[in-house]
Amino acid sequence: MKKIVAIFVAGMILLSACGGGEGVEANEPWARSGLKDGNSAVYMMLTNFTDSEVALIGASSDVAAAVEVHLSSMSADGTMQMVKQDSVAIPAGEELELKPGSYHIMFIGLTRDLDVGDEITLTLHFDGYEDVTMAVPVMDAANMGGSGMDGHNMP
Ligand SMILES: [Cu+2]
Repeated sequence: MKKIVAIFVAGMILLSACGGGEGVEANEPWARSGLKDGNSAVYMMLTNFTDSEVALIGASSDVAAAVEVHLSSMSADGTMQMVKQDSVAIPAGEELELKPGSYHIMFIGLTRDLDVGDEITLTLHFDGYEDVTMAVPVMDAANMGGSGMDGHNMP
């Protein structure tokens, strides 16, 4: 499995070397549906096609009072916890996967309902690269393999 992933990444880098794809790409973003005043999260695959390290240092959106970069992990007593990340480095040519149970963009205090089928705007802030703004579709987490421990309240 590891080998297949490595080949895929190498292929992507080759493509970018042939023109286009330079920069930092965000692929397949999706936001967890949620209710006003609640919390939600955004997931995606980030790929750093530049030839230097880029660090994700924050995000912003008008759909939440606060937007933070979080890392979920299992604590020693078996409960999931989330820790705010001030900076997540993406080495040159590598990927960072934001997914349930791992790194995610956290929406704290939604200013509106996020209904399945909605599209929201999210801007990522990087150290070493310009902002990346994208449209993010709202999905039902149960259909994205994202239910369970991440839950609606504590993504
Ligand atoms: Cu979180």
